[in-house]
Amino acid sequence: MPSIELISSNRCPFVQRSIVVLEHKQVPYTITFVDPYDAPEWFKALSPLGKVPVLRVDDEHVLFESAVINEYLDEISPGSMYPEEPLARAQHRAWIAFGSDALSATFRLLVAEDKPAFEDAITVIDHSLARITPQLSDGGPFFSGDTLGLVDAAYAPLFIRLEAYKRLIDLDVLQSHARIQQWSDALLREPSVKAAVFDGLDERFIELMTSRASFAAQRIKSIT
Ligand SMILES: N[C@@H](CCC(=O)N[C@@H](CS)C(=O)NCC(=O)O)C(=O)O
Repeated sequence: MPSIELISSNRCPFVQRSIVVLEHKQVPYTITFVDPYDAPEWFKALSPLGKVPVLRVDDEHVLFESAVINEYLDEISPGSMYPEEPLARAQHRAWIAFGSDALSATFRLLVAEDKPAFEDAITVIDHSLARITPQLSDGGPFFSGDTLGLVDAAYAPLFIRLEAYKRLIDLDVLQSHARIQQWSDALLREPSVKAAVFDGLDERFIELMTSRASFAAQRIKSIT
């Protein structure tokens, strides 16, 4: 097994996707934190897009883009988090890519300046969830049955955020999505997903809302 270093920020959902895979596949790794928005020179030199996550392999090879990193991690460890059949595997890749819009909307939701922008972010998440629901396995609880796959790892950070928003700003996006709620509940119980919840994440969400004086920040005040 190569030596694996995950370069991460302490709030990034895309990094959390990779932590879920590292933990689920029990790949030994170290983690190094940087602020990609105020990055040190060594990180700028290393990361082609200036973004986290970056995976440093054996101290010399660099991988970037969470979906690519996760496929690599899956391939170097026993078992596979993808279906074997090429068409099904391609469909899983497509639904992983699809998940990024909703994930980005969870950030916009926190920093939205006004109610229309806040509601627009909720609508994006809501439509994404409605669109993926028919793709979910009938028995569940996960995307394609009872074993955790790469699609599940990709959506875990979305559910970590939606659960936090329920606590912090009294917003229950999953209220009208029963099958997604079942998926989220099962994922949030997984040790690999729990391990991807950075210490102090709720506080960082609050800080983000308050520092931007966002519309969502008014909802924190109203429930505390
Ligand atoms: N498509 C990328 C997205 C990664 C990403 O957006 N990372 C953010 C933090 S969550 C970042 O590093 N942003 C720094 C920047 O845009 O300058 C992936 O899946 O890895």
